[in-house]
Amino acid sequence: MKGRVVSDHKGGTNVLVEGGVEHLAVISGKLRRQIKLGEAEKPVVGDVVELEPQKGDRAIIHAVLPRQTVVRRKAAGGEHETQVILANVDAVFVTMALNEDFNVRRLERYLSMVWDGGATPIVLLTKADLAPDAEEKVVRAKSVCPRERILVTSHASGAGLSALDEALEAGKTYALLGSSGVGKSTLVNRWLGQSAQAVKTIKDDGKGRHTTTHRELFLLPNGALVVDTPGMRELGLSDVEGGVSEAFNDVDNIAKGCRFSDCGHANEPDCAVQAALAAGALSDERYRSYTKLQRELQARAAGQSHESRAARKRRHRNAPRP
Ligand SMILES: Nc1nc2c(ncn2[C@@H]2O[C@H](COP(=O)(O)OP(=O)(O)OP(=O)(O)O)[C@@H](O)[C@H]2O)c(=O)[nH]1
Ligand SMILES: [Mg+2]
Repeated sequence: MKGRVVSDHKGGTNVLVEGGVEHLAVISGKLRRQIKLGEAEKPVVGDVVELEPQKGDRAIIHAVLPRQTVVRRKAAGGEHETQVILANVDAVFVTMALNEDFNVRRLERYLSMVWDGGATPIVLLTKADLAPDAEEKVVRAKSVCPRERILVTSHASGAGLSALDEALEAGKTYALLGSSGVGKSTLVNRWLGQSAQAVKTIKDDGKGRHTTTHRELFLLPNGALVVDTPGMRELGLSDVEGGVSEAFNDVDNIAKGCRFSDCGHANEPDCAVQAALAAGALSDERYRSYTKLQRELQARAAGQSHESRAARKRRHRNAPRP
């Protein structure tokens, strides 16, 4: 039987199967060993798993099916390691409040991160009622979103909420990502309507500091699925190489005009990026964050090859002797 992972916690993994029945599942011994050896993935929220029902609502997970998309972030403690936090999400609402939370550089990072895993980012700017300069911020957000859709909402006034609701398609899976307190769970509660008690762990204390503590997938009355996530404290640059060029599609397109395909966009002759900067077709700010992310990626790649050398050494050391 196949099921979808809806939450993962100390007590086990909750898996939803056809007909809306939820099982409390544990990972089989064999799969556990494969995960340890790096031969299989550990199930995360959104994963489709092969499930064997047991007595009552119990079940055993035997396999994690291939993922269509992932959301990856920097692993806690590991400078260059990444961790898959969500699987099979079609679109991610990159949620940012228009108050002091608003930061276009962070927005760019989120977009790179989402594109990298294969999901489509949708920019969701919340708390418009709290920002007298909301319009100006939306213009700044647009300047870093050459291809992403932007939605602006206020839960307090109701503005933009129906457009947001219409963005949710039945059968598709969405996730809300963003800092703590931007209003992610407030939206999930709104979408759940009468079933709001399903998110009763959420305290509406007005401060919104890390209220949600685990990732959880909810089936909405309109047939869409949405994952509520805890606010992210920091946004590490994970494996976003592909994502950076997607998120910086505008700069990438300009760079196609450079004479050299490996142009560093600094002092090279006939650099289209430098020409665009000089002509004002590309902003200095945007150029700087593009090169900063590229530099970080290069540093990370260098760190990884270093790491794999260390891993190789370990393997040699542990290899059985003839
Ligand atoms: N003024 C205003 N307040 C809002 C809006 N949306 C949410 N809030 C409030 O912001 C606070 C935090 O909302 P939450 O939904 O808990 O935020 P969250 O993103 O889930 O936070 P974490 O679970 O900590 O990641 C709550 O008090 C909400 O009532 C809005 O559009 N305008
Ligand atoms: Mg929350």
